[in-house]
Amino acid sequence: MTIQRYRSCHCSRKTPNSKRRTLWFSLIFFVLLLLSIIYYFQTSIYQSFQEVNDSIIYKKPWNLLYKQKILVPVSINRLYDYRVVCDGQSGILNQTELVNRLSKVCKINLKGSLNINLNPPNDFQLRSSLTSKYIDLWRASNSCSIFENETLAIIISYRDREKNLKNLLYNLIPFLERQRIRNYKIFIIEQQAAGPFNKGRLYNIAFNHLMRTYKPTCVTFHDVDLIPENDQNLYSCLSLTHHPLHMSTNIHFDKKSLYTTLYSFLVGGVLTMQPETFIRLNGYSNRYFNWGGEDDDMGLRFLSKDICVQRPTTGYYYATFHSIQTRNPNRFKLLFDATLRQDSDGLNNIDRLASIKNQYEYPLVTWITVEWIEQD
Ligand code: NGS
Repeated sequence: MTIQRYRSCHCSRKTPNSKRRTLWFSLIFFVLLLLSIIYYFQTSIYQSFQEVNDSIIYKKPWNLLYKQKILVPVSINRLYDYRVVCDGQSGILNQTELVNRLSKVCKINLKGSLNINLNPPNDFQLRSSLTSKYIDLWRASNSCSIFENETLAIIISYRDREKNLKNLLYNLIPFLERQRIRNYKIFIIEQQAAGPFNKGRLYNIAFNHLMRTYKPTCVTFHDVDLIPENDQNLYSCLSLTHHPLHMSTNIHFDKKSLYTTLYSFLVGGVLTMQPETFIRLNGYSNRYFNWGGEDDDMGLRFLSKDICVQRPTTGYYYATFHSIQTRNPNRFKLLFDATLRQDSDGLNNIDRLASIKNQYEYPLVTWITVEWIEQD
């Protein structure tokens, strides 16, 4: 009896303790649950992007991760966290020294912001020999020795964008003339193959072809719809070390709107680099058809090859209007394992996928047409 009483008494003394323990366990459980929910939201939702009404809304990561190594495969909703631009000040290309040298050595006065002209005259016809009169019109009196040893290739990927191309060239050629860059050629690389557009393939086939023929020492990959608006944004590799230069940092879509930088991982638009760098990257991927992703794939190549990009302080561009291109629904899947494919998909397999059909020389540009090679 005594024992029983003692036991029951003992039991009743233990109950508050075990209750307390249960309470602690539940508390810890809820805190852990809360932390996981916060973590999930932070990594998966907050930093992701969504497509809304056919336009992508980027949610800026609030805890931008610095100097991170690339994960393979890439979790797509972390893509825009990666830092592709060089750390600190070395991420900014300061061309002031070169601009000053130009002004001293060649008496070139680059004024900065320009007014662009979006109404080329009717006789400004790209494939006509008559356009040579525009070269005479724009030709400045003296050439500058500073760019003498550089051979620049400006490669513009193209199909069905005649109006954008005219607008670009009507502004770009006098722009290069202002900078006294004469040792250059503009190459229009036109996809003649029907079906979806493939910018990466066009850039790759053009690059390989030019390395065998024109042998540039500096290459600029240029979107057809972007017009430079600041003449101190020098189209040259002379200020570069081995870093590629993402030139189209600030874009605006109509003259009244403010400039925007879409996201810091972006390397699309206008990209300049030395040929050795492009070879090291194995060029662009050949697998992105239609709109989107090929430039982010290039960004991933930079990261995994430990190459960071620089951006000039003068990279201001006007984006000319065109119809919306079909988006590539596979682009996220391709980006997911892009870094696994990069050494076998690019410059080194383009010759099996595309071929140059024709090359025409016009006063303003060299026009190259490209077709795909049928796969069995
Ligand atoms: C991203 C695309 C890029 C594209 C960039 C800016 O979403 O290819 O938008 O486009 N990446 C993916 O879709 C994965 S823009 O607004 O300039 O047309 O370059």
